[in-house]
Formats: sequence, C-alpha cells, structure tokens
Amino acid sequence: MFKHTKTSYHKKFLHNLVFFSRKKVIMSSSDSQLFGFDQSRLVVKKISPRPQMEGVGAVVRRSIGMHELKNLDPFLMLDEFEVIPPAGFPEHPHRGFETVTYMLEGASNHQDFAGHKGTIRTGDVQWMTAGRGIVHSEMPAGEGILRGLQLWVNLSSKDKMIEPGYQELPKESIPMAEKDGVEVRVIAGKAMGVRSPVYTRTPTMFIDFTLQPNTEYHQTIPESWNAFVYIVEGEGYFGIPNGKPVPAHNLLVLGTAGEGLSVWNNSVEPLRFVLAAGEPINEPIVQYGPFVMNTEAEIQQTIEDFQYCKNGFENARYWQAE
Ligand SMILES: [Mn+2]
Repeated sequence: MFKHTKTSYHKKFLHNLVFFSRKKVIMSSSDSQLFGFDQSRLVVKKISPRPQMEGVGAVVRRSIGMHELKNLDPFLMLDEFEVIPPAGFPEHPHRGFETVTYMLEGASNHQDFAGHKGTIRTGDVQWMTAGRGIVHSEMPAGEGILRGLQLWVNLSSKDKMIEPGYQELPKESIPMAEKDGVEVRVIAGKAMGVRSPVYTRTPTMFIDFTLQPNTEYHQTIPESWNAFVYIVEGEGYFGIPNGKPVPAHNLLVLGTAGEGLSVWNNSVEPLRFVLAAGEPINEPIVQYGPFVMNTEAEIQQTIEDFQYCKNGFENARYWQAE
C-alpha cells in the first residue's frame, strides 16, 4: 500500500520508536526531508462530535467543550457549524475570552451592541476579543447554507476585562503559501515562511492546510503548546503514516512530545484540515455558558453585570439586532 519512501519511513519510525533515546538521531539530508523533524507529535485522543442543535435552528458539531474534552487550555470550545436560513445565532453575550470565526462556506452578518457590524464570507476570518463584554448576533447573510468553524480562545486573568475589539481578515489578506501540492492559509502564527498579521493576546497558531493526494507535510509546533487537528475534508494520517486514515469531522488532540506534526495524504482526494496550537494559560476555568472567568464569584458578578447592564454591558439595555 505504501510507496517505497513511505515504507522506509515507516521502518525508520518503528525503529526510532523502539530504540528511542534522548540522543538525537543523525539523519542524512534525504532523511530529514522525509521526516521534517526527528519526532512528530502523536495523536492522544480522537473526538467524533455528533451534530447537535444550537442557537436557533443551527446545527453544530462540538468537539472541544463537551464532557469528553471540556477544554484544551487555552482552547475552550470548537464548533463546526452549519446554518440554513432563517436559522442562526441571535443576540447573545460573551465575556472573558476571544471567539475566532472561520467561514468555510456562505456569508454571515454580525452586529454588536456597540454599533460594530459587518459580513464575513467564505475564507474570511473574524477574531473577536469579547474582553469585559460583548452582546452580538451572528446570522446568515444570504439564502444559502452557512458553514464554518468557531474556536473560543481563553484570555488570561489579566486580559479578561480588557476592552472588546475585532481583527477582521478578508480571505485576500490571509497569508497563503503553496509548495509541492501543499497549500497553507495562515490565520494565526507562521507556516511555510509566511506569517499572519493577527495579534494573539494568548499566543496561538491557527493554520488551514490542504494536501493534494500523495503528499505529506511536517509543521513545527512551539514546544509545550497544546495542539489539535480538525479535519474539514478528505482523510489523512496524522503523527504516523499508517494505521487507519482519519476522515472529516473528527478532532485529534496531539500529545506534547515531538517537534511538530507530520501529515500524510495517501488518498485520491484532497485533505483539508486546520491545525491549532496555543500556549496554555494554566489558570482555573469557571464557565457559565458564554461567560468564562477564573472564579465562581467572578461568574456571579458577570451574571449580575449582564442582568443590570453594567461594567461593560451598558449598551445591552436598549440594543436590539436589526
Ligand atoms: Mn457569539
């Protein structure tokens, strides 16, 4: 099943696994091309989220943020959403973290209680810092289906109550690179020599990869950062080039040992996935729906602030989405 190169890689990998030592393996240049690095991070957990109802009539596959994987510090939630108008996510609040919306298909109108509004379309990214408080709506802009990913990135205690803000990246301004059948779109962080302009208060990497059939790629990931893969389309091998390929709509948590991630697409269709990694915050997490703080008392305070429209929720008193 594997081509010659894959077989020799496989043998070598097993060899390294069995005879693993702290000593660095000395490799020839062809080996290093094959490997990318000495050791790939391995998959330690696979989540296959079931579609569930969320918002008003929207369907989401939630992989991070469910009992099987409550969070993956600094990530609090990952949804793959599918919305058919008139369904959507009407007015709702957030506090204490950031929401990253990556549109895979269709267009979404968003507006918030401070007068900020806009449309994000296929390939666009909205990196929203809720900080001390935002109330907004996220609704389909057209007639067609809406598909995308929403990732929640936690903020450290010192950043939880900062002023809310937006970083919006239309598709054209997301750095892209392509080499040997592998295409990257760098939403946050750096890959294939290109860097995203997005400022991540919580150091984060978020990259969209497309691997054509019979290609492989080796992406480095900063040491000690937690990382995951979410497969959007096709199927691939992650961490090791054998076993069973993992198909779309699965989330893979990567272990922390290893320099990065090795991926192989041995199928006849393109493989598309996102790789996200973040520096753990290592603080207590107390979550009450869309409010994420460090203590119960802060959550009680947040509920009160929202209820009485104060401490950042002032505009909630009269605002209603159009
Ligand atoms: Mn929201």
